[in-house]
Amino acid sequence: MARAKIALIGAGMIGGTLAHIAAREELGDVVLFDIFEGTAKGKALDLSEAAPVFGKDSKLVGTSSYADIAGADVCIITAGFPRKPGMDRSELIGKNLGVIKQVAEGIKEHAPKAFVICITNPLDAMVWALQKFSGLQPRKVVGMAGVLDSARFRYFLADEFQCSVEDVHASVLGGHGDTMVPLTRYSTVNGVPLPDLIKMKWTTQDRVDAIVERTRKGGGEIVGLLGNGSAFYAPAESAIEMAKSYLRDKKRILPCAVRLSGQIAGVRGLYVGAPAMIGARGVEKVMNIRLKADEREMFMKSVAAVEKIIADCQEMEPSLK
Ligand code: A3D
Repeated sequence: MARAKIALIGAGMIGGTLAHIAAREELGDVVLFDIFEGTAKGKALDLSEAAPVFGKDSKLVGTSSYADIAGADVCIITAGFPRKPGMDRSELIGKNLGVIKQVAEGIKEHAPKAFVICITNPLDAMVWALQKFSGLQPRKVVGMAGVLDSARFRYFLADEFQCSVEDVHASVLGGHGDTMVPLTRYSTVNGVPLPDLIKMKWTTQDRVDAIVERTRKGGGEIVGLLGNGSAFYAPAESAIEMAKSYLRDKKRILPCAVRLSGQIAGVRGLYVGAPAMIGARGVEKVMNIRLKADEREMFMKSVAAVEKIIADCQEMEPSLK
């Protein structure tokens, strides 16, 4: 059987890391696309030269021509610009909306059957715009944020309990931003929910509140430390997890930015983070979690933040109205 074709649109920090993981895991052949052709070609050649060392046969090419992504099974989008210290994700719209429009047109023309995973920020609005500009089916266009946000939450919890990250599961809903909604009652260690762990005196409510806050601001913490650019290892690992579930029809239930049609709090037509089943048909199901009053309030605040960014996008690009 032919190897899968994975197109990485944007060959920067996340794009290069995605190419490295995809090649090491032999997930498929990789096309690295960037407006800077040298960056794409240089990273593809460097990784091709590493392949004999790690002993994998994925083919990697670099390009700045959309024709080379023809027939891609998966497209992962990181094209655009990352945050600088002190910047909010929403401040990236001005630069990234135009980039997403070009990318959507390239995918629509050359890889209309691909499963598309957007990472470019501000995430929920960019994936919404990508779907609108491309006209691809909403179940084939998703955003990566929840896997990363819940991984951060899991890491902080594992560190608190001094236990393996493998035994910690965490659930995060809503938009990718400081209003995201980490769901403590659905976050567990070995199946035991956080509120029970507090009763068992494994931790305290105050410490959990601090971890929730650190999770919400997790992206900014890394931006502040790096001083130039944003997180890339964990975002790349997270998007690969989603791509794998699609390519191998694993039907993982992963928190992703998906276009809701009423499954959570009756929200429709917007992309926001929710637990979704990813299989060979793309988004196959969205879990219709019933929220408690306080969770619903936080979720709707997050939805309002996404709506505000979308309104700004529509202002800038009237074709999105
Ligand atoms: P960076 O290393 O700057 O790479 C972006 C690449 O996009 C660069 O190589 C650019 O040359 C390229 N590019 C710019 N314009 C175009 C275009 N029109 N067509 C094709 N390529 C283009 O950034 P990065 O890889 O660190 O981050 C990429 C994006 O992901 C940024 O918007 C980040 O804010 C975002 N990000 C999202 C998350 C989420 O969890 C959602 C996490 C981390 C970063």
